[in-house]
Amino acid sequence: MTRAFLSIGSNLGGRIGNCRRALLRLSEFREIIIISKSRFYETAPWGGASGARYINCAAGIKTSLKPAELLGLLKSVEREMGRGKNARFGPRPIDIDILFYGDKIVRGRGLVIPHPSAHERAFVLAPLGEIAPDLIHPVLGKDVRSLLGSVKGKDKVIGLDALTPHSG
Ligand code: PH2
Ligand code: MG
Ligand code: MG
Repeated sequence: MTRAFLSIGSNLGGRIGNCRRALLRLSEFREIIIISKSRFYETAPWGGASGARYINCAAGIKTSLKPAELLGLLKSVEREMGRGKNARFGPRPIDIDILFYGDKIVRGRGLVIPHPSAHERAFVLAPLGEIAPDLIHPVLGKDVRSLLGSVKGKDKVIGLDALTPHSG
């Protein structure tokens, strides 16, 4: 089993419900055990034209799947939840990205781990910092706490305290 971290986001439809449903669906696979979940955060859209705000959270899992197999499973859950082929940064009911997979570095055509933008996205680092502040980025050699300390846009990432994934 390898410990991995996922980023989950939604900016279309019932955003919190979509993120919750993705976590629930992932927990149903015997190859995945969810070991930690961050709160939900409302975040300003990053990098694209679409103005719709996102809900984001992060989850720590243990998995028996190899990186490419995990990616395949995440894509199948995205499809199941109505994610079609849309523009790169277009609105989406659900997006599930692999941030880290152990301390493995993967540079494939369809899969790069650590996620190539993780260290520059406050909407990734704020939730991740809640569940894994000491996690070391295997390429940059810095922990999540310090990456979060120097990232821009933290003020546009708002934790939703009353609406954690734990509250049912
Ligand atoms: N995902 C994107 C593009 N921009 N912005 C926020 N705030 N949250 C996201 O999850 C997000 C984004 C592409 O995957
Ligand atoms: Mg993404
Ligand atoms: Mg994605």
